[in-house]
Amino acid sequence: MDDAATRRALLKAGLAAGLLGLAGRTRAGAWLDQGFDNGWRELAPYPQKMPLLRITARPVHLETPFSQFDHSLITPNEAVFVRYHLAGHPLDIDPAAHTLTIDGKVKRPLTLTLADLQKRFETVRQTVVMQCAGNGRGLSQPRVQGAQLGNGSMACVEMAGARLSDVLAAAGVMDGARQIACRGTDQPALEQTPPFIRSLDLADALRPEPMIAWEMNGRPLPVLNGYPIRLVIPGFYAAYWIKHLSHIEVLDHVFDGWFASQAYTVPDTPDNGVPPGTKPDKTTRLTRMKVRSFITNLARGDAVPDGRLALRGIAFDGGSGIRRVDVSADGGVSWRQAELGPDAGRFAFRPWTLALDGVKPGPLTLMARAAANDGQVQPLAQPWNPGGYARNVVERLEIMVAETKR
Ligand SMILES: Nc1nc2c(c(=O)[nH]1)N[C@H]1C(S)=C(S)[C@@H](COP(=O)(O)O)O[C@H]1N2
Ligand SMILES: [Mo]
Repeated sequence: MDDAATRRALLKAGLAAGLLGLAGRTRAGAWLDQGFDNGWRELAPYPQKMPLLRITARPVHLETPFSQFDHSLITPNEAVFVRYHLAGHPLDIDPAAHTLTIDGKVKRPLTLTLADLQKRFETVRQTVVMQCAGNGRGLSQPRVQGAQLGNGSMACVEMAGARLSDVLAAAGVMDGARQIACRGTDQPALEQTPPFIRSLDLADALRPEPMIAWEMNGRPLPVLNGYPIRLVIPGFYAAYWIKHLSHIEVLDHVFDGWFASQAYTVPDTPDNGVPPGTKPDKTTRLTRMKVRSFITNLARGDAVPDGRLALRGIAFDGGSGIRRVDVSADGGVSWRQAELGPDAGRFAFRPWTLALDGVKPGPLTLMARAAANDGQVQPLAQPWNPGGYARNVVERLEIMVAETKR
């Protein structure tokens, strides 16, 4: 992007934030603490975004300030996090010129524009959680390498688009096909960097929920979130949700490119953990998200009055849906069941509330623990893995209860 275009884009971002009244909540230039050592990050302005926590500048990785998850169940487009692996990502995209090619082991290779997708296939809508597998990595103990993320690399959005299975059916997948390999138009800045190609088993691609989306929360995808089209694999970590989707190759073998076989893998052990500091003998690819929950209306170090303490939060999993959430205010000794709020679907954030009474002055540790319909429960200790992936431990939120004179 040239300077004038950059200025225009920044101006647009500023306007969008102002119009939405978001500017007062997060100010560009302010700093926020992610909750670990060296975890202070600046709120930076980017096109079509409210000021977000800048984790890395190149490739760009922006996180949502955690308080956003308390403002609304649906994360507004301006607030949705941004993650790229390659520095050469597009900023100026002509939707009429962008095409998606489906080839490989298909009977009828296709090249489709956004307009073709919209015209030829039924439009479906789903409310889905999009979460980076590295969400919360910065909280790993001992620390691990990689982008130091707090828990703001997640969002709950309504996506609209075509079913991936419908598009694959139009291309006519041949017998013996095993996987699809998908990529977007972003490019490595260095020749040695492998392209960001991610593969998916055909059986997962042909499920009814994966989609090729062009709309997020009723508007075109923001450029940084994959404009004009992206893959959406509900329930799976967002590493599969290819942005600026341009090529789907149907394969009769298992793809082994670097970003498919090396990145986003975890130890192939029952809890995907290994003793801290060690390397696993065997790894497995992450697919479905593990169950998680968060308290959203309080932040670490907050001071609250004694007496009644109302808690609000969210929970989600990889698509079985949330069965229950329990809360402890005594470091995990006793638990009380929270009340689940409206259900926006098994792939969405599930809100919950709980009021604690008789809360006494002094330090207080709050914990929320979710159980999913498939039987998964959040662990009380985080199994360690070298990539810091798939964190889903019961988080501990330390606050201070102050005595209030009545
Ligand atoms: N083209 C492309 N798509 C991509 C990536 C990428 O680097 N390039 N990163 C993936 C990862 S790891 C994540 S977490 C999500 C982030 O989506 P977002 O930037 O819209 O938040 O995009 C996925 N899709
Ligand atoms: Mo990611």
